[in-house]
Order: sequence, then structure tokens, then C-alpha cells
Amino acid sequence: MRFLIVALCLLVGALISSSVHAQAVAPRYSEVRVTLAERSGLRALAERVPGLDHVDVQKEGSGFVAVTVLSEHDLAGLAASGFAYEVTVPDLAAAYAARPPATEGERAAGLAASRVDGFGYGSMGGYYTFDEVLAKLDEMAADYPDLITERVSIGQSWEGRDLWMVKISDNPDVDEDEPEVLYTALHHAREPQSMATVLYTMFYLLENYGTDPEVTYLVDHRELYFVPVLNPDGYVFNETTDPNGGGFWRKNRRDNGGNSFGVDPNRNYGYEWGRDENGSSSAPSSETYRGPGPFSEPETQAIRDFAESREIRAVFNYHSYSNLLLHPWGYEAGVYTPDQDVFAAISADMTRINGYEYGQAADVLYAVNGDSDDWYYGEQETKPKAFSWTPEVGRRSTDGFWPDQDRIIPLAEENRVANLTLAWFAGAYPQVQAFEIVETHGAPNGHLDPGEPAAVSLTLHNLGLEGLADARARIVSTNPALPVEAGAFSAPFSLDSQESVEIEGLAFTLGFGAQLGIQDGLAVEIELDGTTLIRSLGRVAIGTPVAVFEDDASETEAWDTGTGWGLASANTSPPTSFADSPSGSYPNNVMNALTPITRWVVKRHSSIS
Ligand code: 0X9
Ligand code: CA
Ligand code: ZN
Ligand code: CA
Repeated sequence: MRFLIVALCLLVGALISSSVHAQAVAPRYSEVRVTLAERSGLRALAERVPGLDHVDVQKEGSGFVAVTVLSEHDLAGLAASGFAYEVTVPDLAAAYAARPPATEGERAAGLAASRVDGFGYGSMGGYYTFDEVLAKLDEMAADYPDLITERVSIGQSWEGRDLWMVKISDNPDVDEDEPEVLYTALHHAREPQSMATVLYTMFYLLENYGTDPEVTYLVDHRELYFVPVLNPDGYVFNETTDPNGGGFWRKNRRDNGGNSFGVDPNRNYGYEWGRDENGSSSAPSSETYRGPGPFSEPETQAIRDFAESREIRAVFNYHSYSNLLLHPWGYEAGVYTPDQDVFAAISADMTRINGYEYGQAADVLYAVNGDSDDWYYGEQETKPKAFSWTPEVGRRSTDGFWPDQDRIIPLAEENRVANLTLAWFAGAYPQVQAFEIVETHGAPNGHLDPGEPAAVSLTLHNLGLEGLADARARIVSTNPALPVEAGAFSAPFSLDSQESVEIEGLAFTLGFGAQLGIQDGLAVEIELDGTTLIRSLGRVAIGTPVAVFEDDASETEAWDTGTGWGLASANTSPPTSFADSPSGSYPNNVMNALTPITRWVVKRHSSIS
């Protein structure tokens, strides 16, 4: 009994001390520019300053500069390293606090970009607090009980907060035989846009089920799991120190002793954990402290146990910022998974709307060990292999960790298609790879005319992880200015994962009412598992095209070449191409235009007049 009381006292003591620390002042974070002679100097820098994360290397003068955010501790490490550096923002939280508050106009402008109703502004600089996130999850469950579960705790944080998971699917409370997908956010406490991006897409799925065929298909045929706050202690710590947003705490809140706190959850996963000091740190005060052992943290244990209890095939671990989409391996540059081609093809498709740079994480950003993606992909014994990515949401210089309020919704919206694409990828995912329109009546004249019968030859590629069977395709139009008498369905076809199929002779007739010019709206309708999906064929020309401008880029005489434009012949389409800097690199921050000297020369044959 005495033992129990002692244990209880210890527990109470621990709780009191942790709440005392929660009120403690947050450490100071600075923006720092480190001078590098070569771009490759980043590796040496990362070895000398193990807390380095989120580095952006820019060209400057004849060398390079690495822009990064450092805590006081890691800044001291940099000072001792011998690298030349400059502190550009001494106190980032103070700089954030000094920003003028968002105006009603800015908030309205953000909302105007929204394609959902349920997602709006929270009370922390526009971001939802931890409790507000939970209220949103409860609101979803109350409004869409047939599509989303109540929140389920998958474990507790270091300080004892629940880690909440919800699932979106048809029959959400039943474990059905459907491909499983996982979305997480807020591994890092100072990256609230990660959580905003995930909640926004959840509302998009819930609100458009039953009306949007694509959303309906995905909700019916996938099981989509969401853990929007993976590091609640760090997030609540930021709420406490900076209630209006702008808190820079990154790690969880483990008490490391010696007045040092926190493990970087994204260095604590068990695959290649602690491989070297280049991708994580053994120093507890470092921002990238990997913890005392693999999966030492209750937060990573909880998500590990959850993932091992399921058959998750595809994962997005949302972070911010840098407009990137990163995939394994992350532990070493130049080392690729056997699925590199799959990662590359689907990453290109995922980024088709937001244009994020994608690629192997250590090549594109920097090497890290013990990150989430390497474990989801690399651990294939205790659970199936899962394709896992880290999207880094937001622009480098202008958005940062706490984007302005009018950026929250646009940044979430620009990742909606990527989120849906991840869900597609986990099962069958037919996409149009190429197509050709063939005139089928009379003498072909190279273009479609109103009233003309034609046929499409189509190459469909299955970018998804599962095959499909008994699908059918036909040509339709989604544009009244491009009326199409829908053709007959093709014969049923099947398509293995990562394979292509050619479907020839998809006949259709262009209506006589078709308007001349470049028209959008020609599309393929694919019937799959009883659902009808539309895939656009992009824009087609109707009627005789009129060339208004033509230049084969073989000379620059008709052009004002500004400072430096010229012709290049290496790696271009023949004969030559216009190039902004035909011989080498151009300086930073230079606006250089190529402008036609004569505006429009309209030539007319005298016989017309
Ligand atoms: O350093 C991280 O954990 C992530 N960047 S962040 O600025 N959000 O902290 C990137 C991890 C991606 N993985 C690798 N680069 N290996
Ligand atoms: Ca289901
Ligand atoms: Zn992060
Ligand atoms: Ca024709």
C-alpha cells in the first residue's frame, strides 16, 4: 500500500512538474542564413549542426546560402561550428506576433477559395486549437454518421492526451475488405497547416458524397483513416506560450532531464533509427533528438501499433513547408526503393494541380533517419508494405510555419486533389495516358468538324496498387458547346496494377451545334464497380484552325532579347529554342524578358478585298 501511495505521489509530482513546464517560456527560435561555398556544403553543415532541419539552400553571389530555423541550442552549435552565418530574424515568435492581425477582407478572401462549408477559421491565428480540432471531428460524426466514425483513441501522448483517429468510408464502423489509406498531421507541433490541410479534405469527402461521383466512389471503395494531431503535447505547448499562433515548438514534450524537453517524433520511428548523426541527433536538446531508442515515444508507439493492426497501403504524413512531396528512402541520398518507378509515376500525378517538387526525400531535401515514411514503406514484416509520402505544404519564403490567415484555405485546397489521388492509388486507379482522335468518315482533313463522326483510340494506365476487371469506356462530353452523341461502350476490359491497355475505336459523333474553336469537355466515361467516372481529354480544336502566331525559334531577329536571351541548341526541340541564359547561369533576382519587336503583323491576300 505504501508503495502505491509513493507511486501516486510520484505521478502527481510528474503531472505538476509537467504543467509547470507547460507554462515555461518557450525557447527562442531564429531564422539564420549560413554561407556555403558549394551546394554540397549542406552535408558538412548538417554533420556539424545536428539540430538542422528544414533547410532551404539558395544561390547567392558566387556561392550558396542555407536558410534555416534554429533554436537557441542549435544556434550555439552553429556558432561553434566555424561556418559563417547571419541571424536574419532573431526571434521568430516575436516577429510573428508583430505581424498585423488578419483583416476581415483577408479572412473573406481565404474563405472565397474554399470548396467546403464545414472548414473555417480557428482561434489560434486562424488555426484550430487542439480542442477545436476535436470539436470539428465531433461535428463531422454528428452530421455524417453514415460516413465517419466517432473519434477513437489509439493511445496517449507523453503528457497523457489521447491521440484521436477517425475513419471515413461507407459503413465506417465495419471493417470491410477495402484498400486502407492513412493521413496524419502535426508530427511537428509548429506545423498547423498540416492539420488544416487534412481536415479540409475530410470535409470535402463528407460534403460531396452522393453528388460527386469520384468522392462517392472513393468513400464507397476505400477505408480512409485520419490522425490529424499526432503530437498534441507539442501543439498544446504552442497554444499555451503563443495563444494567437506563432509558437515554434517542434518536438513532443518528453522530459529529457537537465531542463531539456522533447523528442522529434519524425526521428523516432524504428526503420534505420539512429543510423548516423547526419539525419538525427543523439543530443536531447537538439531539435532533431531521436529519443533514447526506436519507438521510445508513446506517440510513435501508438501510431505504430495502429498501423500494425491494419493493412494500410498508402500514407500521407503532412508537414510544412516548402511545396514538396517527398518519398522514401529518406535515410540516404541516392538510395532508391525497388518501387522507385511507382513512386515517381504516382507522385507526378499527385502533384499535377499544385506543382510541388517531388522525389526521393534525401535527394530533394536532406537525409533523415527514423522518419515515418521509411518505416511505413520499409517495415514489411509486422505489417504490409505501405507507400508513404511527406507533403511539405506552403511556400518557403512567404508562408513559413504559420501562414497568414488568407493562405490557410488556399493551401489546403491545393492539396485536395493530391489527397484524393492517394486514395485512388491504394486501389485501382485508371488514368488516361494518351489518346488520338481519328476521323472515320470521308476524306480526313486533320481536324474535327461539326457533325463529323470520329473515334478515339485511348491508352489507359492503371497507376493504382490493385487491378481492375470488367470496366468499360465510352466517349462523352461535359460541355454543351461541344455536343457529342455518346458512343457505345467498349467491350469490358481488365487492367493489372501498373499496366496499360489500348482501347481502339471508341466511336462518337460531334453534334452539328458544336462551336468552332478550342473547346474543353471531351471526356471518357469509365464504368468501374458500378460507378461512372469521368476522365477529361483536355481541349480539342473544332473546325479549321487559324494560326495566329508561329515562330520556330531558329532566329531572334524579330525579338527584343532583353539582357541575355538567345538561342540554345543543347537539349532542345529542333532546330533551336529560345533560352533565357544560353551560356551558363544568370544572376539572382533579375527580371529578364523576351519581347516581340513587332506586335502583330496581319497579312492579307489582295484577292480577298
Ligand atoms: O525534417 C523533417 O522531419 C521533415 N521536414 S520538416 O521541416 N517538416 O521538419 C522532412 C522529413 C522528410 N524526410 C526526409 N527528408 N528524409
Ligand atoms: Ca467501407
Ligand atoms: Zn515537420
Ligand atoms: Ca474533319
